[in-house]
Formats: sequence, C-alpha cells, structure tokens
Amino acid sequence: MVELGSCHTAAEDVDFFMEHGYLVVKQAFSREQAAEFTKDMWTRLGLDPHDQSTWPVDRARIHMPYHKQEPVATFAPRVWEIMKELLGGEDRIDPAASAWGDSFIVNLGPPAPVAPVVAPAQLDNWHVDGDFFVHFLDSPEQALLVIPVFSDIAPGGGATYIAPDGIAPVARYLAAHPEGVLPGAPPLSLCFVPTDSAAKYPGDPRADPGFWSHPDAVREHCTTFVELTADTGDVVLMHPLMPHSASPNVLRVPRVITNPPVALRAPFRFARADDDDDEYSLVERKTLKALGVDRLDFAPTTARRRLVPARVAAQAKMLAEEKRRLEEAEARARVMAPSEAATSSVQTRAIAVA
Ligand SMILES: O=C(O)CCC(=O)C(=O)O
Repeated sequence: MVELGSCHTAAEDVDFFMEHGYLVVKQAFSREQAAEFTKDMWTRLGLDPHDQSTWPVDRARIHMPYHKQEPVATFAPRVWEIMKELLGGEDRIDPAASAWGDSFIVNLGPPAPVAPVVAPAQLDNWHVDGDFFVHFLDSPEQALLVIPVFSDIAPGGGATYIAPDGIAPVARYLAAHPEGVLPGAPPLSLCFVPTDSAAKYPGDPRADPGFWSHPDAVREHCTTFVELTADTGDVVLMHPLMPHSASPNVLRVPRVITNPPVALRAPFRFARADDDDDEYSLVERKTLKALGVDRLDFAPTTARRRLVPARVAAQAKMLAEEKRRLEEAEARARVMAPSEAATSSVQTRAIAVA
C-alpha cells in the first residue's frame, strides 16, 4: 500500500494508483480537526460511547446526515492537490461537490459476538458507490470514492474492505451498458439493474441477463482484498468503480469515517486528443487500462438522470432528531453550574478524540 506523506503525487504513487486504483494519504488532517468535527457526534446519536448497552441492537452501522461542510481545499489541502491530479485539474472538478461534511458512518459492531472475518469475499456488503444517479461508464457524479478517517481503525475494527481487482469487471460491465444502469435500491440492494429491466422483466429484474450483483461479481472475479486499517486523519482516495464492503467491527471500538463523493463538471472522456490541452486524467487512464484499451468512444444512449434514494428522507428525519438532541443538550448545559459545564465540555472533547 502506498502511503503519501508529502504534498505531491510522486511517480511511484501514480504507478501504484494505475496498478491498484487507490492511494492512502497519511495524516491528511490533524487529530484536533477530527476532534472538532466529531465533538457533537455522540450527542447527535443520543448514545453513550462508554456504555454499549445504549448502542443499537438492530444494526451495526449508522449513516448520519450532515450539519456542516468544509471545502476539501481547506480541510485537507494535500488531499485536494492529489484529487486535482487524479481528476485532471481543478477546472474539471465541480466546486459544488468538493466539500466534506460531518455525515459520519459509525460502525459500532454487531451487538452479538461474530467470528472475525476470515474470507473477505464472503462479506455481505460489496457494492460500488452512487445511489443518486443512473450509472454510465463516464458518469461525472461520483468521480472518486473518498474515505476520510475520523478514528483509529485496527485490524478487525470494522474497516472498509476494498477489492482492487474488481474495478476491471465493473468497468467492462458499464462499457457494455451504454443504456445506463440503476443502482440497487431496497429490497434489491448491492446491484446494478439495466434501466429497461423493469419493462422487460417486471416480475424480477434478477432474471435480466444484464442484472449485476456486486457480491457475486466480487466472489467470481476478485482474489486480492485490502482491509483499510488507518489512523485518524488518513484519507483513502479510490477509483470510483472500486468495489468495497463494510466489515464487522469485532473490537467494538467505535469506527468513524465519511465517504463524500467528489463530482466532475463534465463526464469522464475516454477518447481525448491526449495533447497538453486535453490530457487524460489518471482516473480516465485507469479506466482505460482496466478495459485493456488505449481509447474508447463511449456515449450514453439514454439521458443522464439524478435519483433521490430513500436514504434522503431517512436522513432528513435523523437530522431533525439530532438537532433536537443538540438543543436539549444545550439547554441542559445552560442550567448547569459553570464549573460542571466546564468539566462536561472537557469530557466531551476527550470522548471525541478517543
Ligand atoms: O462503513 C463502511 O465501511 C463502508 C461504507 C460504505 O461503503 C458506504 O456507505 O457506501
């Protein structure tokens, strides 16, 4: 695994990205920034970090909504520089989709003991990100998969797993489907469904030969898996078609990440002149390499569309609940004696850092 410690994408990092489709930027933001960003997290959740009996019994992971955002350029400037290199320059990045929020994905682990993961291929959550748009090979909406890490993550501690050799099969599949594919949605998640499946196979889209199950594809095509263990402040930048999966947090030390998409102003292009004015980005080059071609004339045959996933309504509800909890906590703090309030804020900070 290449770990970038300085402010440039060295030739060996480029080679690593071209081979494996990801880079780890070490210590891209500080523990203090992480503590500040997460300081209200447990209040928002309504959970006690020190009392597992308050943690949910019906799910291992919580996807929180965001209250605030900060541009990548100021929150993690080294990451911003590398993002620009991966995507072919700042001009190509959509400024409206280049900020990170406090929409934490908290993995508290399964309430009942589970065996440690021995076979990553058997994880039950393999997917490719982007539940909010119809996918084409050149889709601009999710130009990188990005994981900023807000807690230390030890082996077995609920790290995200990735399958670098899964990029090529996903790219081949999307190249063969210029009509576009829908991201799976409950009850049929973790899949791609051709946009015309519902009309052709109304009973069950899985009958469509074009149906794509991410877990099945990973089990069929992938042999190399990486457990993204990390330190607080690390950021993993990945090719947008990287299959990845959550894993059980058997340690039950709270694992906190986010996964903010970064978008392009215009779709990726796989048939450029490739001169100084029109260079392929590293992500485009990696896609072409995955397909085993130097260039590809790709054009969608249906309109690009945004989707509104069910998670949006669920997170709006969570946001209202979190705001209520924050207001209640503030009201409690106001009636506390000043000395107690000071102790409480120190404790909250220590918890956020832990
Ligand atoms: O929680 C994780 O490790 C993975 C999260 C993820 O892949 C997702 O939310 O799309």
